[in-house]
Amino acid sequence: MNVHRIHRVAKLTGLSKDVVRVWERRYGLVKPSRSANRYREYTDEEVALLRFLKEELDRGQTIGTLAAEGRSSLLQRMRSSSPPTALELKPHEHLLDELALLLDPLDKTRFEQKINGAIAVIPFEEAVQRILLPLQRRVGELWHEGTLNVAVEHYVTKIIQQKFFSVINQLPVNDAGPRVVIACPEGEFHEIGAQAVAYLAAIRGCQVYYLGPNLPAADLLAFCTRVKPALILLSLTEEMSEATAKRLAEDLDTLGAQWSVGIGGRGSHAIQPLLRDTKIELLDDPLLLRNRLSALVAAKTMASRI
Ligand code: B12
Repeated sequence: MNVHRIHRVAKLTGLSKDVVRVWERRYGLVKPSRSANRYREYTDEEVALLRFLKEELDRGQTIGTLAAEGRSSLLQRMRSSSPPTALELKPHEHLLDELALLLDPLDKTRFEQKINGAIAVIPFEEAVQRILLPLQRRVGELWHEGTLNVAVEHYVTKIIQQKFFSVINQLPVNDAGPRVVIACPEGEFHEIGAQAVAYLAAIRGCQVYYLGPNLPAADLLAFCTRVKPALILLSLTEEMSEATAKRLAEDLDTLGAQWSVGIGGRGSHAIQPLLRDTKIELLDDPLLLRNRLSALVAAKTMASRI
């Protein structure tokens, strides 16, 4: 179980810090504990409760009615009604073991029957978290260890990519949503993180410009000058040498001077301290990314109504 300070809770829930404090003091709806130096600390469940309360308000409930219902009833309703969050979705290990066995020697028919069958019976968002991303990690690791032929790894990677694109392609062409450009910087060939992000942005109603791996900074900048995106999202999987990281940080600063930029992926954490532009957001957390995308879509919808 994680504990979160109030500024992070605000980011994770989309509520202001003041609102979170008022719901605690006036209504007793949230009960953070206190750290040794008296900072409020919220558990994952408190954060989930706050998100649940926000959803109820968005559905038209008033805070007075929710307060009258009381914390324990709300907690009970939240536990029974809320779908599992991406963070709670554990990889489907048994299925992954079975799929891995069908790769060496490769049994294409049974592999595809098994993966297609498993994906068809659960929501795609759950399949992404429990099957597709863990499968990508698994086959990548098998290749890295030298136990899987790179051709087989490429075959599985292409199947995973097709699944993402076939879902994205089924969505209506959306020219009203906020424009989001998604790419991997030059030298970054690990592509699935960026594709997963493209899928998340597309299903939330963004107009996604997916540019794929290994994109030089100058070309990205030129592209954005034409497209004028509301947000650029870059996926950094590999951690780089110090020199490469410094160069990338400079490119990001140039980009961030003109556009909103978010970074994510396991390599993004090492870049962040090198950035001069503090507006560049580290979004490598599914909840942060979801909130950011939802806020972007909501802002665009509001703007189009004015
Ligand atoms: C799959 C994989 C590959 C595949 C890539 C397939 C492809 N086309 O994408 C293959 C086998 C081809 C490959 C190759 C290489 N790989 Co490799 N690979 C991996 C592996 C196993 C998984 C990476 C991955 O795809 N993860 C899937 C994503 C979805 O998960 P994630 O990275 O955790 O991302 C999550 C979040 O971070 C977030 N996220 C990701 N991007 C973004 C972006 C934004 C904006 C946001 C908000 C969020 C976000 O969303 C994801 C889901 O929650 C990792 C080890 C590992 N277990 O992580 C090594 C790893 C990344 N590879 C590594 C290396 C070195 C390489 C090679 C350079 C090896 C070589 N010598 O050739 C090559 C380079 C690539 C190339 N030139 O083709 C190293 C990197 C080391 C480092 N310095 O950081 C790793 C860590 C392995 C290791 N332990 O050494 N690899």
